[in-house]
Amino acid sequence: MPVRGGSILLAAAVAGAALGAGPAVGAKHRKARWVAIKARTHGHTAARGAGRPPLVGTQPVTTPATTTPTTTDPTTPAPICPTALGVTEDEYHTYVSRSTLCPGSILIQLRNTGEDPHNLEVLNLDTSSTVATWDDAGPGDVVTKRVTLVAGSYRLFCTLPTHDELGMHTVITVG
Ligand SMILES: [Cu+2]
Repeated sequence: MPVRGGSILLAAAVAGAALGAGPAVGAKHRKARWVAIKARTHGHTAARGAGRPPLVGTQPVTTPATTTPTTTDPTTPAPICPTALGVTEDEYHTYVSRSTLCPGSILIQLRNTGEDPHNLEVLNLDTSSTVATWDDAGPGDVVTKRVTLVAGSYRLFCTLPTHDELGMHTVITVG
């Protein structure tokens, strides 16, 4: 079998080279020499090399332990989710402190900065249902209510006659 014979010859040659470079040889003769040894030696050549340092490449390969990082990405900002809304009314405008909110319990504060009474209604445009109403608030009044808003679009407006048509309305988005 050519493969097996080649392996034996190679092993014998390597062992012979190691012996040739051993301490028995003088310093000027340390250059590795390849010694041709016949296949008849079989396993004996390897035994003669026992006790010597292992050949290069025979050290066990160790892989470094891998760990999964547990830190969060510092560049990922926390989601902005406001839960309060300011509504300011005057003649004849309706201003909101923000036009988008997250669904949930929202604190809505109506402030009348005008000279006439105004009120407020919050209408869910997706369901055409009224979510909350504020009674007429006098000039300078501040009235706060907590309202639960689901995702959707909402129209905020004053229900006093002609006030909506005159401009007292706005739309916010929840979601
Ligand atoms: Cu009004």
